[in-house]
Amino acid sequence: MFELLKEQPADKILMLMQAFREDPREQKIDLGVGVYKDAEGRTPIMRAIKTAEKQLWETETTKSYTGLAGDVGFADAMFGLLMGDAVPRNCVAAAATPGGTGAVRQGFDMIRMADREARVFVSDPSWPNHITMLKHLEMHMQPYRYFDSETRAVDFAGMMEDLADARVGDVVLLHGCCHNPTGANLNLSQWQEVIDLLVKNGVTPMIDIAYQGFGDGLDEDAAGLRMVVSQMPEVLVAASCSKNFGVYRERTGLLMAVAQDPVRQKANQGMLNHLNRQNFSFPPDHGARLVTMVLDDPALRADWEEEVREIREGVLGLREQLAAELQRLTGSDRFGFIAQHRGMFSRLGATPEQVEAMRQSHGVYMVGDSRINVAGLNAKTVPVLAEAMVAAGV
Ligand code: PLP
Ligand code: TYF
Repeated sequence: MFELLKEQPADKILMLMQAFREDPREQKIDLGVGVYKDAEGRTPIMRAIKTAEKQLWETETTKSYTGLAGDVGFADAMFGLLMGDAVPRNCVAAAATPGGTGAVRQGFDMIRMADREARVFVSDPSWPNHITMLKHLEMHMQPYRYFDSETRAVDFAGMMEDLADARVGDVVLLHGCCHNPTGANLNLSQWQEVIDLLVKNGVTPMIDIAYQGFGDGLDEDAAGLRMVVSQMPEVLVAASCSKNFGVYRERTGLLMAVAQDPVRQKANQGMLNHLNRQNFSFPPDHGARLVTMVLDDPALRADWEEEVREIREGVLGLREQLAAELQRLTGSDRFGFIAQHRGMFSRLGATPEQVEAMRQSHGVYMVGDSRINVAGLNAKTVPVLAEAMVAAGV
């Protein structure tokens, strides 16, 4: 039967990782996959996570199954981190998932269980896995305008115009912060306008948040999400711990369904448990337990918050350096957007030919849509990228 299977397109971001590894040049720069890297190009285990891991090794007495939704302590800790006091805890159903990807996938599955005809509105562009997962589930996908390729900021008028088509039964997928792949984000008054529109038309939001703390701060990056959950009757939230806790391969994420009352919460919890059971039974626990230990222990948490701050400020510094270097080389302010964007990514607005030219001439690897992972740079490679961009005519 295997001959019946059609070949599936490979993940372009992961293909780029491979191409980078195979490039023999010494002076090559990897701005591809969205993984944080320090100035030496390493993706370190965060200090607090390492400490929690040692403690866990000493104290863990069993690796028997947890519950279908994972450890409740993880859900409680993540609820606090994401939602603060924006909504009562007893209105929120939550289940641990294999990474943020698992959370997005389970969220889509839940939407499909509720309404096979639901349309999911997805920003154009978005994280490619949003689109491929919706396709895989045979769900209806409706792109909405998001990025203005002239200003490299959010095309807010276009976005609002497209979202005005969403109706009861439709879902609008929003990035909680640090939009992937563009780096362009809504400000709080724009979040409010989106909320007002969705409330007016009875549309359900789903928020994917994978970079909390990498933009402007842990609370700042959750501010839009908190406005949504405090004002809207039903919300899905898919959260990833991969980046902000640096636990990528542990596969640590959480899906939350926010409802109006504890009765609906109970039903939603049953649905999240059911979906976990259908797809993998019990979610991975190791990363979730480390995250819980870090969030619940004041000293570990303070150290983690400090390290997240160091990461965020490092990335912001690289943004400012790159924008300044391009200003110096071109005498123009048109690259100022790089310092305005937030999170690990920026879409530069180069053509695929220019992206290819930068790879050939300077060994700079970025995604074909000209998304760069800013964390892949350091003080020495920023001028190389700037030079490559100018040479390619970006
Ligand atoms: N959502 C977005 C927007 C992402 O960029 C990512 C990428 O890592 C994820 C979700 C999921 O990440 P993971 O499954 O590694 O937790
Ligand atoms: O966009 C990125 O680079 C990250 C990492 O299939 C990633 O979100 C990339 C591809 C993929 C899963 C995660």
